[in-house]
Amino acid sequence: MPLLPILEFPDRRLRVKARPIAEVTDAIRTLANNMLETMYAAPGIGLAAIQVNQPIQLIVLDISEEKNQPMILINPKLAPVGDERSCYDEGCLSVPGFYETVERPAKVQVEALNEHAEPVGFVAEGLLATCIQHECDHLNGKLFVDYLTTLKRERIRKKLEKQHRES
Ligand code: QAP
Ligand code: CO
Repeated sequence: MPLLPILEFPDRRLRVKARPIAEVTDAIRTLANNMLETMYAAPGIGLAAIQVNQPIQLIVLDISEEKNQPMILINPKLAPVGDERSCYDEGCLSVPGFYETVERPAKVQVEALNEHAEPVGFVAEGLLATCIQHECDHLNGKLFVDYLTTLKRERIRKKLEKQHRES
């Protein structure tokens, strides 16, 4: 299956709000599987469809060590559970080479559809909670660099723009 090209910050297409998926078709399942393959190849732990230039509410992730627990979430909705917050060093396939600490709610309730259009609901915590929040931010056109200071974000933007010019 083909690897998909990934849009990189500061591409404006990463700022689009993703639309809900009305029907879970074979085309959606194929896209999700191609996204998983692209994510594993990177290697990464999460990828949103908007990062491969498809502004629809689809995310894939796998935080397992063995890379054998793929998760496909469609039209996901999140709600924090409790007030606890946690910090993780986050990266992003659309911001290659940069990692920064981001603080987010430690636990979130997740409601979504799976690849069979069945409703799924669970409470996520730890790295899974952070990863799902990071991917759901993408669906709202938001990137982890938006949580950093303007100075840090501008430094990253300039370095990536230079790399893009040189390649
Ligand atoms: C989001 O990001 C995430 O810079 C998923 O050169 C990451 O898979 C959530 C990657 C960390 C929570 C914690 C990044 C690959 C992968 C890079 C990723 C790179 C190669 C990022
Ligand atoms: Co990302």
